Amino acid sequence: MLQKLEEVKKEFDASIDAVGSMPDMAQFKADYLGKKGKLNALMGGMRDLSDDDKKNFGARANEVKQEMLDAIDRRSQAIEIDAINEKLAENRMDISWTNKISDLGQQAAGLHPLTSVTRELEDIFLSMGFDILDGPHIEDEYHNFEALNIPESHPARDMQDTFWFKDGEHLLRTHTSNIQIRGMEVKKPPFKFVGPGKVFRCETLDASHEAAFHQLEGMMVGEDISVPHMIHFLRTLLSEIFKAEIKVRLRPGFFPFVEPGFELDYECMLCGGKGCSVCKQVGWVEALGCGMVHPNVLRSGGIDPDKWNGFAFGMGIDRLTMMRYHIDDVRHLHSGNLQFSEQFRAY
Ligand code: FA5
Repeated sequence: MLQKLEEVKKEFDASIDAVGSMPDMAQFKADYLGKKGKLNALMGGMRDLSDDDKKNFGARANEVKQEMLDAIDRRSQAIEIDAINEKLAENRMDISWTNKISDLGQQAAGLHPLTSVTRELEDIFLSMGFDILDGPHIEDEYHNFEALNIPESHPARDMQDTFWFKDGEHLLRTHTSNIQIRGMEVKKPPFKFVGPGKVFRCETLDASHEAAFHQLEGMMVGEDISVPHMIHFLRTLLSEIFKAEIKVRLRPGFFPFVEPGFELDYECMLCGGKGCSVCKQVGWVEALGCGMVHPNVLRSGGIDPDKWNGFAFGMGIDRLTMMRYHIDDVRHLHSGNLQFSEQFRAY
């Protein structure tokens, strides 16, 4: 009997490492230690033994049982660890992704040049202490026009050909200047913020005009802010953007929401000022509109114009991007043409 017991134990020891899963282990355990298992079958023969042999056999059988239980525990733990490792290996994060993806014949994505320039602008403004605000594309006529000192009958409404909704009250914003009004609704002076975003105009398209393009609005309100402050600020901003002194010119410009108003042009960087299709042969490109915020606009924002003043500007991001990357037609930016976008893919 004892010999049989040792044989069963030997067989158990020899086969336990081959058990590879928890369900198999449950079966294995039942085969040896279950009611109808091999150990119990041997125990059944105990009744034929002498008292001494019974004692000896019983003692050894208990030891064997305990050794088997311990071995089953150890093996079960190993099986569970193997399963966890297998799962981890399956879900491993492949940090060589960009290389791998080209191995697969696919192309890694990059940032669109408009996105890169917008993010760069945001970084510059954040470093100057500006907040970044957002405003809706679908706007009501109050925020796009009326609160900006452009009443219903004002001819300035025709300066920007508007996409109106059928209700006659909502429109696709024609400029980011709606963010001036939205900003004043949530901020108390002094403040300075910018708001980049898409704007829409029913335009005739050409090398420098798109129907959906991007602007960045800026507004700074405080005490005793003057035109020289604004000019200094815009010059600093442009040299930050282009990392070089660039030629700019300021000329009077009419926008009902500023007084006085200006337009700032930069020398066309595509032709070096000689004249091309982007600058319409004049050598200068309109970069932005700006001016001192009109008292009526401050009033619509609940701000007392006798105490506070400031400047605002609206800059064309598409044209800035064109100058920056020497892109000779604004329509390339929105074409979705991969041959164009791939030139900006960042690796
Ligand atoms: C405006 O939209 C004013 N809201 C700007 C402003 C803000 C003035 C605050 C004063 C104070 P304008 O229509 O000029 O102004 O457009 C501003 C800039 O957007 C232009 O200088 C130009 O760079 C760009 N832009 C205008 N129209 C287009 C177009 N169709 N396609 C691409 N860029 C355009």
